[in-house]
Amino acid sequence: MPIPRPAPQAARVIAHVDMDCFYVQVEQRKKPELRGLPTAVVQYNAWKGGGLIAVGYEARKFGVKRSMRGDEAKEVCPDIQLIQVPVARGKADLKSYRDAGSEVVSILSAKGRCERASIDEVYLDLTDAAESMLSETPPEMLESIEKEALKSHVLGLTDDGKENEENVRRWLCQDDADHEDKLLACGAIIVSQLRIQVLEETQFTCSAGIAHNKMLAKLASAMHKPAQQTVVPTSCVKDLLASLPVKKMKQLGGKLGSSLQSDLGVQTVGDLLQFSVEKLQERYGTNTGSWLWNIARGISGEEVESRLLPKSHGCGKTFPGPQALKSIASVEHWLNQLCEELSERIQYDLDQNKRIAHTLTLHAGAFMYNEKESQRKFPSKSCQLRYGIAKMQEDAKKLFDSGLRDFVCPHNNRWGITSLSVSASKILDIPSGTCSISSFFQGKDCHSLSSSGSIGFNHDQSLPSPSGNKICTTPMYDMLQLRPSCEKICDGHDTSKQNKTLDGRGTSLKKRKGKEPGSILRYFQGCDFSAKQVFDGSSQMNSESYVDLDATKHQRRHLLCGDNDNDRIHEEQTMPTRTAWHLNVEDIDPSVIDELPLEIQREVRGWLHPPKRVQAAKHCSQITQYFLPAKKS
Ligand code: DCP
Ligand code: CA
Ligand code: CA
Repeated sequence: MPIPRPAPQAARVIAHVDMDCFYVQVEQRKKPELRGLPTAVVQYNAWKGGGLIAVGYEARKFGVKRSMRGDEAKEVCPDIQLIQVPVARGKADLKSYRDAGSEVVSILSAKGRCERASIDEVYLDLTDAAESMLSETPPEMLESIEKEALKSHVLGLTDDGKENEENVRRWLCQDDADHEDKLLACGAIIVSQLRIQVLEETQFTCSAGIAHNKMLAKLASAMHKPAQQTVVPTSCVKDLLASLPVKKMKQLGGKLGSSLQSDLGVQTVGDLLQFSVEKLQERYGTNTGSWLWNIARGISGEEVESRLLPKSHGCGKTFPGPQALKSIASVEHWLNQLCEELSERIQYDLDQNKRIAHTLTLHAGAFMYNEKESQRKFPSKSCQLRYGIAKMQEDAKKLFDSGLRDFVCPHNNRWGITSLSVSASKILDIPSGTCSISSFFQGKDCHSLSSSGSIGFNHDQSLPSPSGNKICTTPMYDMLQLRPSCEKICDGHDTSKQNKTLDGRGTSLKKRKGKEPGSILRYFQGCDFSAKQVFDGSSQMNSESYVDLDATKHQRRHLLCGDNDNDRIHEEQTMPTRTAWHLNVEDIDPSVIDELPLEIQREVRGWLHPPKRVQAAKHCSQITQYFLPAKKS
């Protein structure tokens, strides 16, 4: 549910930066001979030439779209260069794209608070930088203003081509403007400098929106692409929203937007202005009603979070059409592959960033044979995450078994799996002030940690730290003030206590005081995740803000064919407790959604309803000409 937040007292300068055709640019940097050519990145899946996941702007001119298969793209653009996404473990390997995104983040984060919002986009709070610029060297005092800044699209200014740069210069430098507009002008100059720096250091172009809040900045960044920036002065917000279809607005892409259209007859965000806050609250509840009232006026107090790293990690694979998995063995095979990758990534995160993931979630897309239009979906399942490939694989299988138990019906247990994904969320920092992981672990129960500080997997090994000392474990959760240590989590006898430990919101922490702390390795390794402990989810989140995955709408594919004699569920599986499992939507990082299989992306996007592009790109700007020399004539 959207949460209304009051607008801040003082004006802020917020930028949203989104990379242009990101995966294509990454591939073009690897192979510069592709620059200037119509190019698209395709999933390695060879069915009808693979699915397009990123389309370069040259190819878009021919009508190539992301929804197409490679073969269709070739029909509309015979010269298109189709680049296969890198593959590892039989699935797409997005590491090079993630790393490229991190390069950009490290540049953008230098100027202000930076929130990595997806694999290729960030929000920046540039208020302080803009205020400093305004007080020290306001635009009218600058000797020259970057061409890139002059090429900004300032909403409300007539975009009359030839005169435009001069109009923008006047707007940026207007002495008699109000403080808010002056700050935006500084923001526009700062963002243009950052975009040039990104281009020079990474060879990537990006587009940006500059406004007084995140919502407007996000809308604006998509208005002029590629390699352009758009500024939203307050005076233009009303007109912008008056023509903005509700479905284009963040969080209105799904049911809420449909209800506004059908129940209130609202077509654009501006149409909401006619309703009082009481009326909106009466219809949609206090929070959503207030939020709607606010967004109709362009008000959003949502802060830019300081977060350079993703909130979660996810990896998945789809099995479309005849590739659907029909046996437990094939599911296990792919879960093993996915868990290997996920385990590698969370281990890397721990080594590099000193962050620990706490929740493992399994999603699957599934269908039942002989059930054409069933609305039933495979329930997503979560458990506490244990480090180590084998343990993660074991837990993922248990989660799958549990989901399958809920999914199949007694009279029909012939199923097919069309997508699988595993994700690690609730990733928390090891407390600051701990100079190294090894010192963090010092002095407690000794268990194995690698010298890099990573958590080892062999319970019997105690490896020396770089200093030669044995590295030890510590009551991580006590120190993190998160939850009681593992004795409670693992004992599995006292359900009420266990419920509290699984709450994940620290409600039962005080009860740990004075107790001998458990070791982190016992938490990660020693916990015996019996079916009950892993699957008894009765304690899990019960507040309104948690979404029941089981209840969310899901589109299932029914494209399967082939022999299904082996499609029997192993009856010897332990029957898990049938409780509803919940996952906090806030824990899902938009930055990993793009990495999930399309089916799952659709489902997750259904809850989050990210805004879509407001306006298609029209023309290139100076910054895109950067690569023209390499373009083939
Ligand atoms: N992506 C994906 N599957 C999707 C959507 C996106 O794999 N359904 C990947 C490929 C994109 C990258 O994420 O390159 C960023 O997605 P964007 O939606 O930002 O699209 P692009 O950056 O490709 O294009 P644009 O210039 O329109 O932002
Ligand atoms: Ca993008
Ligand atoms: Ca994006």
